[in-house]
Amino acid sequence: MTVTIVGSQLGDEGKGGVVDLFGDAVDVVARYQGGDNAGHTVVVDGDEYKLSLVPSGAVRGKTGVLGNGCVVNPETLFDEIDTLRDRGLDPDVRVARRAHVILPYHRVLDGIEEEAKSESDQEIGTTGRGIGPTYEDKAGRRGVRIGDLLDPEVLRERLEYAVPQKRALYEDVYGGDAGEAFDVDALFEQYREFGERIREEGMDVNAGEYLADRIADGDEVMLEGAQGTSLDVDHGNYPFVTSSNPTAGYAATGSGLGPTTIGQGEVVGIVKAYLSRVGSGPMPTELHNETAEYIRDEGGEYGTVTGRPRRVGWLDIPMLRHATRANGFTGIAINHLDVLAGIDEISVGHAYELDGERVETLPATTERWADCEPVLRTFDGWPEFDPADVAAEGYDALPAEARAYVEYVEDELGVEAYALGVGPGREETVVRY
Ligand code: 2SA
Ligand code: MG
Repeated sequence: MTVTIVGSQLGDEGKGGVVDLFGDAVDVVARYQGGDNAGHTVVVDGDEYKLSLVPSGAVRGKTGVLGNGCVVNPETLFDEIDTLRDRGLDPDVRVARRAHVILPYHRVLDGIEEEAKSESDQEIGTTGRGIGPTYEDKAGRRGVRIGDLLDPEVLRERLEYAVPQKRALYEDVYGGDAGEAFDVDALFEQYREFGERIREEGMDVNAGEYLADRIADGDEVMLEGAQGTSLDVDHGNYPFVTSSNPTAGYAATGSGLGPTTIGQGEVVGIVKAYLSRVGSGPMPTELHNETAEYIRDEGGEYGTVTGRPRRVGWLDIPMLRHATRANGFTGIAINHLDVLAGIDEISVGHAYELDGERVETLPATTERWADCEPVLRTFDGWPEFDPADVAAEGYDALPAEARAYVEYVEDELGVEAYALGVGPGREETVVRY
């Protein structure tokens, strides 16, 4: 069986903690999209692990798989594995031969595109990891895949086709020498070595086949989405999105398991009790006051990958209705309820007003979404509580005001909250079902 974990908002909903908690019951944790733009923080016995590529389950002795839908920067991959080894862990990480490789020029091109867009204030605020340019090359059929790193002849052929185009682009923008990031020979040597290490460590797999075999052997597989539904290139607020599909449908495409297999399991939407956003784009419930400062500080709302302060706002229910439908959530987890504790009155964007009409879900274009005024609903705030006590005693130990908030969200979305995050540690979770 599988369980799929998907961000229901704009990323950073605390997926890592949920994956870590429910990951105990599984044998394999696989990612199906994105690359080293996915910051997850895992806390184990007070030790904090910050990862941006390796699936968080690898911290707990599970097999971590990077599926064919991922884009893989081998440098990050080995840095993270080596760091975990230095800290005494022995991570078992597999990578799909069909996954695409992020090359140094993709990162440079990410910067060039952002710079060009910023001249007309249209920059996305990417993580600068080369994610977009790598997916572009995948769709453009000029990408380099993990499997190519294992075959020097193919690797050279691919680089000889792709690199001169990129180099010309660079020189067109900046003039001068594009350097090693655009040099076929230098790239060939470096990436062939990465390929050798992947082979030596036995990391490369045919992901779909590998996962299906593990399931046939009775193992449980968790599919871990990165980013969130409103950052999905199809279902998010285009163009302020990432270049992949975090939504649950892609858990099939990006892992090589069929949708019927995924559909037999749970699809759990991760909801943060408020909203945060680390890049550009509209955010109808955004706050610009002391409450925002308070939430940012209490919630440590700074990007895991880039350290950027995150924008903060009230929970956006139309966004969650959209996510519930697009992903077919079978349940949700609501995180960071502790962060809102101590605020007198808590609001949520219950619906929008758009051209004098009431709207319950997200308009399909970002420009229309930016025109939406939130219709707020207010809730009594709840007092500070001890996360360890609440987690130990269960749901009823949560302040009544917080329970009312949780039940409102459940009612609006028509799904149960399986788990509630009441503190940063994985033990600080109320598990209900
Ligand atoms: P990209 O780099 O091409 O994927 O950026 C495109 C948009 O997607 C957003 N994005 C993210 N938003 C939230 N969290 C993400 N991961 C890191 C984290 C971010 C960080 O977990 O904190 O450390 O800054 C993530 N990855 C991509 C990005 O902000 C752009 O809006
Ligand atoms: Mg994150």
